Amino acid sequence: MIEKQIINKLLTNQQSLLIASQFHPDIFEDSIVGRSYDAVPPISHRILMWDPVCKIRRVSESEIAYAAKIYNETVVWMDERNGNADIYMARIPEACCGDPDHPYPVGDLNKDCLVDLLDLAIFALHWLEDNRPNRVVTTIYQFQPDPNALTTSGGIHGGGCGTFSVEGCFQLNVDSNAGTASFKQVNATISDEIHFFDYDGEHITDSLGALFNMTKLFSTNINDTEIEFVFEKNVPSFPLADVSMKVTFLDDTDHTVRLVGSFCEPVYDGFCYHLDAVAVAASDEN
Ligand SMILES: [Ca+2]
Repeated sequence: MIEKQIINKLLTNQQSLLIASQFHPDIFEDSIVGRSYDAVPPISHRILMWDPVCKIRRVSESEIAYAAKIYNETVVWMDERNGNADIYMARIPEACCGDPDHPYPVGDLNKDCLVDLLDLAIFALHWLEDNRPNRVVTTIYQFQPDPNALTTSGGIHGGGCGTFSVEGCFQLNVDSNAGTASFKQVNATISDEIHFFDYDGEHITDSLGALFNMTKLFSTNINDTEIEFVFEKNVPSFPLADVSMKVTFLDDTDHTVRLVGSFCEPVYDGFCYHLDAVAVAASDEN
């Protein structure tokens, strides 16, 4: 049996029966009957019923019905269609779309028990909507001693400026829902200070993050095994000045990654820098 306060709540949402509630609606178990009327002339009075499964259905045939009562599946009411107040009776139809014997088909998005083009249109209208909560996996990786090489090439003699190693860690954030990735808090040190030219002048650093602009790297190109980053420096005459970095997951658990990156100085006879190193996850934070 529906409790009274719940009935009032339901009626508030059903305009016809909201009006009917002013005309002493009757109730049996989960079904309610009452009279509804149109406020605008010609005023029509009809008997409607409501239940939680079939919602609103019309019971009377004429527009001058009133005084509805319900018992089980039978509704009685008064009707003056013949000039006098006659008593009418109707059995409530048992079947409706959405009842236990007529469930909504899979794919019936507007719940009319028919899967048709209207459902397809609704589906298309909401295609790729994504209400999943963001799931950003943050992992701190520690560089390993082998393989671990920052090599250089180019320069006037083509031999580069040396070979180095890196130690330390970096934080990788991967948002698999958004399909994005970025580096945070790169605390990795190069085995020696490096002089390098960038588009804004000469720099000296022993920071791998500064050398490769790692915290400026942002990827929208990720899949289950690789993440590709590109940081464009917008130097048209030196396209190799762009930093490229690829993270490859070497196992299914993302426990071990390989970083391969490169960029060249945006100057003639400049050096090119190549990183190839493996790192192991130190922790996961979701
Ligand atoms: Ca449908």
